Amino acid sequence: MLKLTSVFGQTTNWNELSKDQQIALLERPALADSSKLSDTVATIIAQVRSQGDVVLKELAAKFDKVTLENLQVSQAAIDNAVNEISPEVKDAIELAHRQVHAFHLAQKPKDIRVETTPGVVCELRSQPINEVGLYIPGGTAPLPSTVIMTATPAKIAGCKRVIMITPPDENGGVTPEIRYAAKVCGVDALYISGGAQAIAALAYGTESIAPVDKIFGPGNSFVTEAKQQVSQDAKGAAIDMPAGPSEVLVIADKNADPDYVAADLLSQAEHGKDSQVILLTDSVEQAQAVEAATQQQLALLPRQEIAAAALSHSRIIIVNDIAQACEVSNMYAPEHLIVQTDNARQLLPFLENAGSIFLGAYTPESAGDYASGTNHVLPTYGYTKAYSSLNLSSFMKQFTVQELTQAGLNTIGPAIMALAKAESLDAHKNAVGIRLNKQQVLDPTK
Ligand code: HSO
Ligand code: ZN
Repeated sequence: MLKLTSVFGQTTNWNELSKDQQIALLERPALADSSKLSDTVATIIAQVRSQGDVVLKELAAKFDKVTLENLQVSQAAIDNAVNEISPEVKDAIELAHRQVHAFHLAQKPKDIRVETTPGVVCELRSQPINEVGLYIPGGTAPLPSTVIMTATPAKIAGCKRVIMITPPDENGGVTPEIRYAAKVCGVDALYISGGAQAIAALAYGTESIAPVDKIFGPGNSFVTEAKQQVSQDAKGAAIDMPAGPSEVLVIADKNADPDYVAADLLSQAEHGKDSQVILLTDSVEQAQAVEAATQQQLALLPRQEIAAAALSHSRIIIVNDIAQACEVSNMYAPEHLIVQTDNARQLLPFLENAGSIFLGAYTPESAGDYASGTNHVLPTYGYTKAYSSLNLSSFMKQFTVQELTQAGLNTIGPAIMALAKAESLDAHKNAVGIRLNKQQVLDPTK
């Protein structure tokens, strides 16, 4: 059937596998040794907490091989970024910002007010989270698009302080694309530091960086581990979501264009060696065509080494029909789900777990990564079964308000007292009883 020299780690017929084999096939690549990672990160966090800025500078020298005079990027450097980028990139950043702004502005929540019974009013209201910190990865490819995806909703939500932190480039600065994106989005301050130390600085503060309430943005395993640790400490900070390596799953039928499918799989594979890409198809011919197209396109990619490593633990899975593809996709719960089938939209009701769904031949993942308007910060590693994609409400918190009139308390008071009694919580019962009794004293007819 398929060539033995497949670039995909595995090509398998789903229905020839046992239940256990099916589960194993959908397993993500294991994460790095976590106990060592967690000790290393805990040590870095403790150092930043006790010594502040000096540790950020020391670790920049050690890991990033740069000397940092200032941890904060100057306003002049932010203002000058526009002169250091091409007009095409400038326009693209502005277009992407407008698109993301339009989609997230429409997500503004409406407060809810319900009179559950006459005289008993319940409300659900939203408030922005006051101070937020955005981590923007550096590494093999600095991502100005992630600035747009995190800063734009933060500003729309009305967060009072929106700061950004990113690892130094090889000169100890920040690339002009990231500086310009920060400027367009209205970020309040931009700091230079990467890895676990940057997360510790956001959570606990240093001399230069005041702490924030919630931390957003993707990062490597050190960043992810640090986010987990600070989010478990009441004195730390909340985080957007748990994370793992990036992934895409494509559902393709026989009519999908294999060149498009291969291009989409590779666009995710080039993110990192630990990325995973999966093709589900009900057509053996399609599987073969995608294999061939992937080999062809891979050979031309500058990041082919990274993409090839990702493909080596990726899979092509042959299913009976597209309905079964939806079931398998729901089991895997991908970060990105691309549907390239006839009438792709008709599958939507059957797709339960995905961070972002891309429908039809003309909707590559790249559209959502950059400029359609949806957010590209999404749960990975199976977390889409229970976590939401980044959206405006991620930068807000909901709380309730209630107000009862005397008549309202009279109506529900006896039920409250009965429940309090059933729970043996007399003080609760009294808080109602004392009010009802006083009314009877004041109004002998009651
Ligand atoms: N696909 C990434 C986002 C991204 N792609 C940024 C390009 N730049 C999220 O999984
Ligand atoms: Zn991407």
